Amino acid sequence: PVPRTVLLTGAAGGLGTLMRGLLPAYGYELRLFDVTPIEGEPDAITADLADKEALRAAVRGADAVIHLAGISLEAPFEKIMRSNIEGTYNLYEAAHEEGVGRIVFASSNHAVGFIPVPADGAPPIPAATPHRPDTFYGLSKAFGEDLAQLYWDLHGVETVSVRIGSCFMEPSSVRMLSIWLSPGDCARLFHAALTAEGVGHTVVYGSSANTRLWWDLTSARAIGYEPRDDSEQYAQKLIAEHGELDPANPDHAHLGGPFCTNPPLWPY
Ligand code: NAI
Ligand code: 15L
Repeated sequence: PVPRTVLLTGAAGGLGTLMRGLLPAYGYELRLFDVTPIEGEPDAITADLADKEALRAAVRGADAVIHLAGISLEAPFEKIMRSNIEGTYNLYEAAHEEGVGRIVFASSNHAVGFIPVPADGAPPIPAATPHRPDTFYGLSKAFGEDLAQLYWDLHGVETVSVRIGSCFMEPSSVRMLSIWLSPGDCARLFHAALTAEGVGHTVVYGSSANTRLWWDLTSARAIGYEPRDDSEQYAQKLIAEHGELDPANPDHAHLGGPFCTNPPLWPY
């Protein structure tokens, strides 16, 4: 059955805002959840993932969850622990207790960020590859994927873990040419993840059909995702500005890019 009421955690954030714009066209009724209030959305639930009662009430009666809430950059371990590790556990426990059967988990390329960028002509990185986090942030996403596997094996809660590349209106670096996920393709991928049958726990990469793609979209296509966009239209301008990636440069050598060397920090 196609889920109708979908809890969107992290609804105030960058990706949450993009998805609030795009997902209703697929017929979803979004229930919004974020610790940051959302202007113009009086029904949004303003609460922290640490608030178990608020989470229980938020998931009650929902058909599925898209879990975007959390710290989205590197931060001290204690903060990552609270929002991303305990927070994601609280969300899964609430979903299980309330009988919600499907979660789309916003994992990240940084769960596998220390994998070297494939050389020209080498095969793309498969989804079934051991975790290789590049930060505490990436480690929390590796935890989230394992948590999803546990809740499937133990409790029958299904998840599609989406290792998102970079989802912004446009790619803003040469690295992003390889990992960009256009907002439209993100909505297509989330819709596929919400509606595909029998996903159990499936791990997919989240990117558009980029000419310079580094990873394998087979598992994403297997759940019905058909990307329509390609970052190549931005290549000429970005390469003219920044130059091609240099495999000898440590900032460019791994999937996680600068997260492996000098990660951007969560601002608060
Ligand atoms: P963002 O930082 O703009 O949004 C995250 C939202 O989560 C914020 O609105 C924040 O208030 C909320 N949040 C943080 N801690 C919370 C807590 N303890 N309780 C309740 N809400 C909390 O991040 P963005 O870019 O929108 O990303 C959304 C999700 O997708 C994140 O989980 C991020 O790790 C993941 N992701 C995003 C990528 C991207 O390119 N945008 C790439 C890879 C993963
Ligand atoms: C992420 O996981 C971040 O949440 C996002 O802000 C981008 O930095 C992205 O990875 C990236 O790798 O570009």
